Amino acid sequence: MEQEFVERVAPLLRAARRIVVCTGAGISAESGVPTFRDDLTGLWARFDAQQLATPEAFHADPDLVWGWYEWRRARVRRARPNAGHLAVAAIEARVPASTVITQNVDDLHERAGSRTAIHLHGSLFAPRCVGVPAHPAALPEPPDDEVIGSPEGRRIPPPRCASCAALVRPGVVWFGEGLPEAALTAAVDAATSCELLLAVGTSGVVYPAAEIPRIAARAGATVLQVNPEPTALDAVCAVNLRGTAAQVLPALVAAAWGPDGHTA
Ligand code: BV8
Repeated sequence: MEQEFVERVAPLLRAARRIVVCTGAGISAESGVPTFRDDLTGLWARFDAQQLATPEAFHADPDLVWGWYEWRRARVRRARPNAGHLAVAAIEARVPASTVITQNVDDLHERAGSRTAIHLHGSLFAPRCVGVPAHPAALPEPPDDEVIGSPEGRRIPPPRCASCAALVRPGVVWFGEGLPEAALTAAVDAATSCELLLAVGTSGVVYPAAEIPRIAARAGATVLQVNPEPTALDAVCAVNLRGTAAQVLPALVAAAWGPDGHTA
């Protein structure tokens, strides 16, 4: 990780009054939550996440898709926010007009203390029924770990809605589904008015979320990227910090505001 780049961009962070932090699956990788790029592990090795995260997959086999989300929820429940999530919360605490926009459906930003996370793609922990209108649904008791990790754990029948008896589905945005209007509008507004946008742990290929850093750049913001690999966003970034979220973000916060991120 290039420390001199961190020292170079730290004054930008310190001076910015309106900051947006855009995160993708990479910020949760060091918490042990696999990214979409990672091959699905174990039971799910022979599935493609982009095939499973669709209305068609749920319609065709609701038990398989519900089982996949139970497996993912269990992994997130076992995970802990990492130093990258904590650094994002420190930026929010330090810069009142800061906004966190995440593509992630885990709750690690919230568990790290973030208060403003806009979830463009929903949440693993907010199921709803497929009824029209959709009713929010309570999460059922999590299945035993040995069930989730076992072949029979692969298919788990989704619960039924207590209000209308329709199938309950994961409260996420699937491929081919529109994003929640309020979330997308808030994200575009924040990107359009910020001075600095940090793109962290995203490959920048899933739209319209991938448009957010590009909107900020077009509006004149400085876009910084934290990612160990090159991505589709490299072209719009003023600086690409080649490192992981849990390494770079705490270093950036310390360089900007001192070792605990709260001293001047
Ligand atoms: C829609 C929830 C229309 C579900 C997800 C142009 C415009 C609009 C749409 C499209 C378009 N072109 C194509 C589309 C369709 C599609 C799309 O973008 N497809 C892609 C594949 C080309 N988009 C859609 O379908 C969207 N809907 O447009 O609908 C519409 C409009 C109105 C009305 C009706 C319909 C919906 C997209 C949302 C899909 N849902 N998630 C679930 O989670 O199960 S997407 C899911 O995949 C994630 O949420 C995330 O967004 C994406 C994965 O991307 P990343 O987060 O970036 O993660 P990834 O694994 O790709 O990369 C990880 C990165 O981290 C890597 O760069 C890696 O190097 C880095 N990394 C690894 N370790 C670390 C690290 N970085 C830092 N630290 C580390 N330690």
